[in-house]
Amino acid sequence: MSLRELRLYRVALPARQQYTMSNSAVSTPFSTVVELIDSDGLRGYGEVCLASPQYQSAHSAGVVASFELLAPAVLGLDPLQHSVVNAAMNASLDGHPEGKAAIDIACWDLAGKALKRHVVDLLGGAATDRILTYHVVGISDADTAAADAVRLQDTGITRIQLKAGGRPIDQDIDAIRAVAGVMRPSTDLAVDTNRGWTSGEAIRVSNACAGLTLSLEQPCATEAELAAIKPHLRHPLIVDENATDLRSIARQITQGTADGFGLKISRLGGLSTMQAVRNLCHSARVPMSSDDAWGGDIIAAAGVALGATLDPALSRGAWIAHPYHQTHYDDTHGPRLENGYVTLPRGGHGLGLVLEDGCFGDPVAVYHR
Ligand code: 0XW
Ligand code: MG
Repeated sequence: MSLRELRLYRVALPARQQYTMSNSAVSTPFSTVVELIDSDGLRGYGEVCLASPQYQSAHSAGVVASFELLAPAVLGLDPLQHSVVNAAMNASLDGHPEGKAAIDIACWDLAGKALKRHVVDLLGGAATDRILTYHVVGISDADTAAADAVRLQDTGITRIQLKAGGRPIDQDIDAIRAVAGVMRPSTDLAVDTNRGWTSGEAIRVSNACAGLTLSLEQPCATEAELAAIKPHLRHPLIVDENATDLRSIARQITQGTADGFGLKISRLGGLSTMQAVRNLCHSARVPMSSDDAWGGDIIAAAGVALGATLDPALSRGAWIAHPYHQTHYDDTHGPRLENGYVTLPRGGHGLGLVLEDGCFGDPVAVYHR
């Protein structure tokens, strides 16, 4: 089998509720869906969706443009040969992991359909079909954040990520203390500033919240800042935006900077690299999440598939965007929140989704072999 055609679709996934991070508010991200058609007529799907122009160093129009080089590089190749496909993409265009991720995911979906297996099995097999997830409490005043945290825990959520940063630091400290005060036993709180604090602010918050059980996710903007503040923190440090590739992840493990990772498939270039990172985190006993910044059922199914293969003791959860935009591509099998967990889609083979022809409208670009 070989790749014959690549089609691109653009899908709007507007936030249905206020979703604010330190550097941006998510309004209407546009998802890029990749459809790969092989010589046997099988169709594999991949997706990438940037949450906002500020969350990561990529622009959605640039993602679409990257396929001008990536599509010709992969058409004609065997989608089961993930290393060959990734090598061809890297030889055609340096960086740009987002478009590469969408193609890589589509190849894994195709491989599952060709082999009549689920992607989760090809990734090593599920430790569980009920995958832990976490839910975001956006930036808001202390009382509102605490009320959100209570409501979410009442629905079964056990992992909460509280957004912070981008405002006076005392307001962050008040919100952190209020949410920590309503967290229940066997729950977990991460405070994620998406690079929003200075080094001094991060140390100040950690000291002010010293007695509280929580972790600090990406408090500052750079790997150097995180390494510098790590010895002064009273809390575990989770690396997200600075986990840009296998080399940077290995470095932050060996240097002792990272006590865990918030990993995004699109930033790492796809499931092939995520599988390698999972193996590294397993061997180093470093917890990781398996998710992305935004997106629909396809990227959610990819994150949940990899998340299902994690050692449960090392899983920080698989986050999905569906609760925030309420849009499904597959109304029956699309991943959704159920009592604090996400169920692995097992509809069709591959990613486990059943996508109707034409469900994404007309393609915005088509590349032929
Ligand atoms: C919570 N997320 C997975 C979704 C947001 O877009 C950003 C990301 C994070 O952890 O920062
Ligand atoms: Mg994060």
